[in-house]
Amino acid sequence: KPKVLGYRERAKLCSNPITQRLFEIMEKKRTNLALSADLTDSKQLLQLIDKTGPYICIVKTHIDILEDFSEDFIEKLSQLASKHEFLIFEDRKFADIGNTVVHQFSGGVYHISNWAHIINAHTVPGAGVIQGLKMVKTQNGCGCLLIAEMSSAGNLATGDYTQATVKMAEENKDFVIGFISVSNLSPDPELVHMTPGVQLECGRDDLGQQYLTPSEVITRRGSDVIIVGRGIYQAPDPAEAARQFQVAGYDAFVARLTE
Ligand code: 5FU
Repeated sequence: KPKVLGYRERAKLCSNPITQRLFEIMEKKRTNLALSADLTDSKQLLQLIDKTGPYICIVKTHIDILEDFSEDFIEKLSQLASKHEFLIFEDRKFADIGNTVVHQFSGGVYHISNWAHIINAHTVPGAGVIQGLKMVKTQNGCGCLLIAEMSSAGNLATGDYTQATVKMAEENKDFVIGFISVSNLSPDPELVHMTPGVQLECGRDDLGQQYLTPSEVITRRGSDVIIVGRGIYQAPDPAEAARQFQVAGYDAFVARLTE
């Protein structure tokens, strides 16, 4: 069984500055919690992020669900990222030919390459999607996660598709920093695993989302980061909920370290 490394050791082994920084933040703040910030009003979203900032290592955005997007929102989000020390992950799920994703990543209304530290991509188009994204000049030296598995019922990212995705990650480690997955797919300490579909109780929503607990995801399945949306922002006290997920996620990691 491979030895489980602490976050500081992982940081030292990472040649990519984004994963290095991520593991340093995780060590310093003792958190493997990513907030899935899926509110549609920018003022409410910034308030949520400011309140939960102390407990998280990443804010994951869906920038295209904001009803009132502005440059000012990006400015304030970036200020909060500096204030609380977290990385910004835009969950755009690029999934087109290389030439198209170049424009989707760098241009349009959102100019994602100017502000995101982390992005992600489906591998269904083949390696061209990675080659395209990699060409774009970025502000923060952005790293890319490949969607190797999904949390939703009946998804097709399984078996050979998942394995081919792992291979694409291993072949593109200058830009690919890991996976969206619901299990550990590679022992390489430079590749980070992030898992959505997390709540404090197992269950599902009405539209196919399936939830696992922090201990199932981190201790048993060997993922690195839990991604939590409604479990935090729909809670009566989101800051308190974030604190609970931080503790549950970190305790689950300590349990894996010491088991
Ligand atoms: F790639 C994936 C996936 O497989 N499942 C997901 O749920 C991404 N997600 C995202 O994580 C989804 O788009 C939401 O932004 C978030 C989960 O939110 P929840 O409210 O915790 O269910």
